[in-house]
Amino acid sequence: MAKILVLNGPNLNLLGDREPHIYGTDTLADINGRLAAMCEAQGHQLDSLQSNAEYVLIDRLHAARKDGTGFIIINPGAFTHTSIALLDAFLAAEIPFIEVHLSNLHRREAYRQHSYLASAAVGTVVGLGAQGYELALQAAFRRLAQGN
Ligand code: CA2
Repeated sequence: MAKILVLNGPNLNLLGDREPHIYGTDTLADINGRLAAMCEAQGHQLDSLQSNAEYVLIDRLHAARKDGTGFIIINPGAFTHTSIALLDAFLAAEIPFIEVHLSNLHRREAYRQHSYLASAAVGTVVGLGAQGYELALQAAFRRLAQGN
């Protein structure tokens, strides 16, 4: 049994409510519900947190260092493109993570093309909508089973 943490950054609490042409129609509760079911089926434990505040996400990463979290999936929202602080927290946590984006950043504005976190991530999933979280979780299961 592993502890898997799913983090979502600013404005992702609005999923399913606004801009469905970009971000889809699923709510964050829909997504987290599916991820929790997948974890339960594999005998893993899922914890999830969405915050609009950078320090809350950083504090959760600090806690993850000590609570046995084995893998993290994060959609950092716009902090992707701005937050060296979040990168530093991941480097300090030393917990493997996958970065997920609902939209295809490569087809969007220039300021969305750079991620501060991607260089520290195991990998990234972009542009596949809500399914991206599920694909990231499947990759996490495989890595946890292989012990890496
Ligand atoms: O594509 C993604 O998942 C993003 O991380 C979403 C962020 C954006 O800043 C990144 O560049 C790419 C924005 C999240 C905003 O979420 C909303 C959801 C519904 C309605 C309005 C905003």
